[in-house]
Amino acid sequence: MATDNYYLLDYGAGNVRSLVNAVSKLGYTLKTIETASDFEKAEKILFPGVGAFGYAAEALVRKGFVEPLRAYLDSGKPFFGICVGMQVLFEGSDESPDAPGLGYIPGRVRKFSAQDKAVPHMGWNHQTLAKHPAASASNDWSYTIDGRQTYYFVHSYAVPYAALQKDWTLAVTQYDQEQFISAVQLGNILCTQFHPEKSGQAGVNIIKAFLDRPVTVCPPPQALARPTVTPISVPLAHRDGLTTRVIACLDVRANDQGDLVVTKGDQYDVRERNTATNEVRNLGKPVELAKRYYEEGADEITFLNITSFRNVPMHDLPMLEVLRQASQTIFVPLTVGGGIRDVTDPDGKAYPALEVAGEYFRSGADKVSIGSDAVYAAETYWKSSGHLTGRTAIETIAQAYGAQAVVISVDPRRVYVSDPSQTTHHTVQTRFPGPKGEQYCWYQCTVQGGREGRDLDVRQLVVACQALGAGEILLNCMDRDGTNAGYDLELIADVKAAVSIPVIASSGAGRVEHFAQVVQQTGVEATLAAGIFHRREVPIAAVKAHLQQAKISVRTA
Ligand code: 1PR
Repeated sequence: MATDNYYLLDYGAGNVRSLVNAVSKLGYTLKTIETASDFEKAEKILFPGVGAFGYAAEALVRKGFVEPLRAYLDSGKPFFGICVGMQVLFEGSDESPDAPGLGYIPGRVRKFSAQDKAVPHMGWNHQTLAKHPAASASNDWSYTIDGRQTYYFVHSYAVPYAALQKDWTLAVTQYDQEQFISAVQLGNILCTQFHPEKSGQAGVNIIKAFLDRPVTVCPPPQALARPTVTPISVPLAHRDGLTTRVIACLDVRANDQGDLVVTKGDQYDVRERNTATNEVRNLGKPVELAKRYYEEGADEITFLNITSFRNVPMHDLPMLEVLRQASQTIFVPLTVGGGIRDVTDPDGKAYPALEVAGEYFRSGADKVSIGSDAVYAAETYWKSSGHLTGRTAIETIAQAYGAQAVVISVDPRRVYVSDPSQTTHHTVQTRFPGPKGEQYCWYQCTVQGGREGRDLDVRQLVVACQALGAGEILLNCMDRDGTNAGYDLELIADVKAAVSIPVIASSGAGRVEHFAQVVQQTGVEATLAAGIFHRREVPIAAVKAHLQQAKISVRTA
């Protein structure tokens, strides 16, 4: 059912391709709002938002869209705001105190406390549907939002539940001790704090319900009452419903024949050891394998471009096409890493890291992961005693696309010492002594895919990257990579204790028990594996079933 009157409101931050792809998969077409007059033509508007509140609010002002959007909302025509696209309808946000919101809904967006939990709130969480006066079997305003499903969130700011009137609250979510509004319904206005376009089939169903609903005009109440400050008593089904994510990781490079393949190393060596040719291991095609993992229930997919394709012009990077294709059928978050830094094309044209990242976001990535460049930025950070220049890739990308879009991929390896006094670096006492019986080790950061060790330990790296504005740590371990021996719990616990942003445990998973062990012993927010999934040794469903048995909450697709 194609229509020309459904519009996308895009202010150029982050990945809108996934939403457009979901809409087109459902048989609808979306036009993009280019001028203020498009608001008058629109019969439905979808407004996805990522990044900083201020960036979105300022973009609306700059484009002259504030009054047309207000008039559109007043007209009572259908509107779907997602994440920051929901937040800008409120009066303002602590994230950008100087940037006013539309003030269309009374209330303010507040920052989560990072005192007792990781911030950003990132991953799949439950909702409790607040009882809504308009809801009835024949007039279902829930848009299929279902308390039994989980949906994907990624944000550091939210509207506290107590601040909003019950009449507007469609769903409430719990994150540790905090309850916040996860969906709003007000006449024909639907807003979700979570990303339906990243929430698998359950999320696609919400988009479908919005698109399928007949175009009606339903003016919102003339005067919206001030928010109440009294907490409203909706019993929450899920008090701490954020699930532990299971991520499938695909290391991608060109093989010796020039084909793009998913490969997998043993301690970062991706060449076959027992063949005369020593060829690059080929475990499948990136898009096909990623689709398989989506269908098997992976909560996120990470593509690491492990050779960065250094001699390819930026706009021709093979991973861009991988993302474009993958995002057509995969509706969970996609991360891409490898080569996120300032680059110069073979013809001498230079691109800042922000532009490289932007190209990936526009192609369907939700997050970029930075490896080597993060190590250099951390070294500079410590040399300048913690001075922020605002010019590093981490800072510029986080500023434009939000902290949640910047993952730091860490490639550490153990350096053993007999005594902590033998190094200036932060050491841990290890249950797995070194070759000479050393009882301590420090974790050395490496660059260039592990080929070069630096005088920086992993704690220094992650603390600096968090200060620079990164939103998540992808913690590999060269010693465990591809070994199936289990995660390096000592490394992971040490990093987890040093930062308040989410940590993804990576490298070494060999059995389902390893996943539960790393969550229970270190408290990581996500687990990642590669080899055991590629070789079909352990299905993702078996990992989740085991986590559930161990009383660890997971998303069941
Ligand atoms: O430095 O910003 O260009 O990024 C390069 C990226 O490529 C980094 O994220 C780095 O980790 C990755 N990389 C580079 N060389 C390799 C290699 O293997 N030779 N892969 C590589 C890193 C580790 C994980 C792996 C887990 C889980 N591989 O990707 O998926 O260890 O594996 P397992 O479950 O099989 O144990 P930049």
